[in-house]
Amino acid sequence: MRITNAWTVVCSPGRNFVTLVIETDAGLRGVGDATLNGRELAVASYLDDHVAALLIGRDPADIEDIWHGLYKGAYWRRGPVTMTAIGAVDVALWDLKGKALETPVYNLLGGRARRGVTVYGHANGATIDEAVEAARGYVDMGYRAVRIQSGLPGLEQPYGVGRGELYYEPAERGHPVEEVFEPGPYLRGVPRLFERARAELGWEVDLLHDAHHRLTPLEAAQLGKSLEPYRLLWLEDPVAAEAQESLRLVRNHTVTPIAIGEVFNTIFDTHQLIAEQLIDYIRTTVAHSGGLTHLVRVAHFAEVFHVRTGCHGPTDLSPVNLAASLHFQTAVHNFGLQEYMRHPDEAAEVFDVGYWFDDGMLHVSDRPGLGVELNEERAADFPYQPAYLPVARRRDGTVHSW
Ligand code: CS2
Ligand code: MG
Repeated sequence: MRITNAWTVVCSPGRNFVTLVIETDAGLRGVGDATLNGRELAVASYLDDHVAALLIGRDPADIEDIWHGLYKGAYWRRGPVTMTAIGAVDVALWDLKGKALETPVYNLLGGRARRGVTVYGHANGATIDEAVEAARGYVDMGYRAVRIQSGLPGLEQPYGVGRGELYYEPAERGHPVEEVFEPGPYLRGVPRLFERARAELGWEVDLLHDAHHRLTPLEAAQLGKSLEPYRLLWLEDPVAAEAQESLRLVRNHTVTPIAIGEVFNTIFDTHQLIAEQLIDYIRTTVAHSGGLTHLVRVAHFAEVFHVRTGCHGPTDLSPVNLAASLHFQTAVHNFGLQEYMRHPDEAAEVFDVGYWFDDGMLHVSDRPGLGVELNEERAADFPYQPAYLPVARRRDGTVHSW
């Protein structure tokens, strides 16, 4: 089999998605998610203008060789645009291989290691009351794990409270929205949120929280410590992702489990955190870190150090990425937990998915390949809409990590 064509489809069914399609002379098509929120067209151009020509004529079965050809052959390494483009090619090739061999992708990754993939939902609210109420809604739907984010006294625009029910959409069309962040009200408020959540929801449900890279190491240590009584499953991104050694300080002061990785692109971004056992969950995204080929390496490396997987899976990645994550999480031994935000309704008109939710888990379909089909004609009805993620500032106007 040979690759005859490769192109991206950029569409906006409720939000922007970039999908790579790879076509072969056998008439098979594979798809990969190339969405990078707020920078979508950079990846589309990387693929259409630089990568597509390199794929034509190649045997799509040679996934490992094509991966290294794109990674090492570009000379310029790593970074979100490059690694998202490589990830899209990689996932599309796994999809094609599954279709060619008439088997689901998880079978190619080692086979089924579990019944289903336990997921966490996103409970948000403008106030603690609203957020805990939303969390109860998830428990009633059968979720066993819920992430909770809320507005807090003195902090009206927290990260994680945005548009959407059963999902959280931060990107806005037009100019970036500005939000205010102050560590004082945040550090005082979050323990109150989880005190309330435990009082209302009990101890059976796993609870999570995302600090979204906003704290200094000492603030992160304080937060982890003050959340210990509420036994979180994980505290996510407590400090800026670049500051890896600062996790030692956090780790020395708290036993609240830590999850990091959604802005990482390669195993080289993760290996210090994993090898020093500074984290408990590695949250690298399939789409943003070189696809399944590379993520399997990360997972195997992590297994040696008792670190489990927790793939990033927000609505700003398409159902193609979610399906790829589910195949990965179904097959990998050291699975931890999978993020699950539901997509806007319009997305279902463009992406026909085989996976389904039941009993707190997502289940991969047994369709060959990834089990997701892109309807290109319908995609054309939802043209791309430029949108940006928000920007955070301190009260005095200083730009802060969003
Ligand atoms: C988040 C994301 O899902 C998460 O844990 O941190 O919502 C993140 O903010 C977005 O993916 C940014 O596009
Ligand atoms: Mg996050």
